Amino acid sequence: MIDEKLLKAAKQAVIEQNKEKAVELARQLLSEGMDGMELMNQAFIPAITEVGDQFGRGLLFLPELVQSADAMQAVTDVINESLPAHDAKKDTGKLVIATVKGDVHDIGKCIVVSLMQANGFTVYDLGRDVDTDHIVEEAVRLDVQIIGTSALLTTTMARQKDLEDALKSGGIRDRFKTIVGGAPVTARWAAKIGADAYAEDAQEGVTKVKELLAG
Ligand code: B1M
Repeated sequence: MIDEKLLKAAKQAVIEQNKEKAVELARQLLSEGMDGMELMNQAFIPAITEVGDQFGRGLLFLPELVQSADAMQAVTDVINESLPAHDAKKDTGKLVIATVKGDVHDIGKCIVVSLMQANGFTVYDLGRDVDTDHIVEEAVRLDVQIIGTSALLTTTMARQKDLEDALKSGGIRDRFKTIVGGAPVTARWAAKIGADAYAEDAQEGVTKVKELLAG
């Protein structure tokens, strides 16, 4: 039985930029048996979304957003550590994942990477603010089947299209499957730029990657 009061307090800690409290409550909820992804989806993602909404409406400012993001990053690390480690025996596919050039948002991308690894995929995390050319070079060098990109800004979504264009102009589009994600990204956008899949969240990302590998 999950302690709803604790869950609410955990959400509030991120909103109130209280990193220590957020980490403490995350550890407590995990030790009480709460599933890491549930904790993420029920407390921390709603918390940072609320902070983002307030920031968007001018009700709080960049320093506060940065502090909440710092707390969010810290609890994400705690939750990621709680997920099962990569199981080489289950190895089913290789991916590179990156947040696109010009974009430093990587909290969601790191969750996606951890969940993919927990599901047995070999994931090469190229980081954030990554050049399209570097993504392509690494995908070729590491001989992956799938290239995943995350974009959180409406302005940087265009880099996901650049990736499709770079693969086409390099004559290697057929060699890879592509998957896109990030808050402003939609299935419609994925279809428009010619990506092979779109995922709304990390769990759907795992499902889509399995489908891409099977197909
Ligand atoms: Co910024 N930011 N931010 N920010 N930030 C947004 C995105 C914004 C919507 C806030 C707002 O105004 N309401 C807004 C963008 C507006 C727009 O583009 N139209 C914004 C802005 C404006 C900015 C700056 C420009 C602010 C400034 O400097 N004036 C600046 C940009 C810097 C840059 O990138 N060049 C900036 C900076 C930052 C921080 C550094 C402070 C921090 C990021 C810290 C970090 O990531 N290390 C930050 C944060 C935290 C946010 C919000 C509040 C939260 C993002 C987040 O972590 N969400 C965000 C508001 C929002 O999104 N509602 C906002 C939680 C995370 C788990 O969700 O990343 O969506 P998400 O990932 C999900 C899914 O999308 C999906 O699965 C994940 C897990 O479920 N997914 C994938 C993601 N990638 C995937 C890939 C896949 C599959 C699924 O396959 C490959």
